[in-house]
Amino acid sequence: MYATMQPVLRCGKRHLDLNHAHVMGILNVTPDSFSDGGHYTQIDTAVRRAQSMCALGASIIDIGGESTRPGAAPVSAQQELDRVAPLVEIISRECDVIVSVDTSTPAVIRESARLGAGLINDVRALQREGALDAAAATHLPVCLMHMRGEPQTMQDEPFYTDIAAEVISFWQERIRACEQVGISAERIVLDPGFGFAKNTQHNYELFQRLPELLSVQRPLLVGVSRKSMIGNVLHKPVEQRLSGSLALAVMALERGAKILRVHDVAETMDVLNIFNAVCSAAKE
Ligand code: YH5
Repeated sequence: MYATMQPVLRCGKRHLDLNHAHVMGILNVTPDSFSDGGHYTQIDTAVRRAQSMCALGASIIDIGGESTRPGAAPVSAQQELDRVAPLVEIISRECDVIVSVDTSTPAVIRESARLGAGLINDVRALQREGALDAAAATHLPVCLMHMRGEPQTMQDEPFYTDIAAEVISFWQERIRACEQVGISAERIVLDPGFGFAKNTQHNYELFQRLPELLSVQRPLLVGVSRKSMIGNVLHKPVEQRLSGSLALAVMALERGAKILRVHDVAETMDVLNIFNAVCSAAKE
């Protein structure tokens, strides 16, 4: 018997059809977020941006209130909650979209679920004190991302002997931890964590080896949009990394990724729609 993936991910009131790939639009609400320059700290502007990403075809909006840039100021749970909660509430009510919350904080996990979030996206893979129990109580799916250490120190000479094998064994340990608190494997999405505790060579090798990561039999989320791995090859600043991001989007889809976490929703939807047209084309 083959182990087959169930075709839908139940995300609270909404669901994600895993028979095809999806775009997750990034909504940063950190005042120091590099990409949005802090312009979207205003709730109204952020809601409009979410509505626009939704209209352009995003299936998921990922709301983040903590900057994971090395050197970024730490935020308290209350600050993070103040930034994220109003947006989770308004966007999940007003947009036909799954609201994802990019958080490691137990209080934010619990409150976001209560306000209508459909997915918990944690770059720390629920390793913070209390995060596993908080996520279990929401009954929502969780995205477990691979990282080593903390964002502050993760880029201090990362070393891997077999990066794909090491990402897989990290995921397997976190899947076991989830299962022990009642988060079943069917609720889990996995992410290799591009740019987190990996140098450029590591990121490209891991990207090339994405098909090996499918052996875990869970949907893969890939977040490479505008990241340094693109800048380091093209020698271009962050605002000139769209073509590089789209090139990686095509290759992630070909390697089996189910969710693309991106800043540029319109352009990535073009990529996804062309990819689907090729995939579904039959000889006449
Ligand atoms: C991710 O990969 N990333 S926050 C640096 C950049 C561009 C973008 C210098 N949260 C991920 O988006 N959650 C973040 O260029 C994430 N996967 C998941 N699941 C960092 C970010 C970024 C950083």
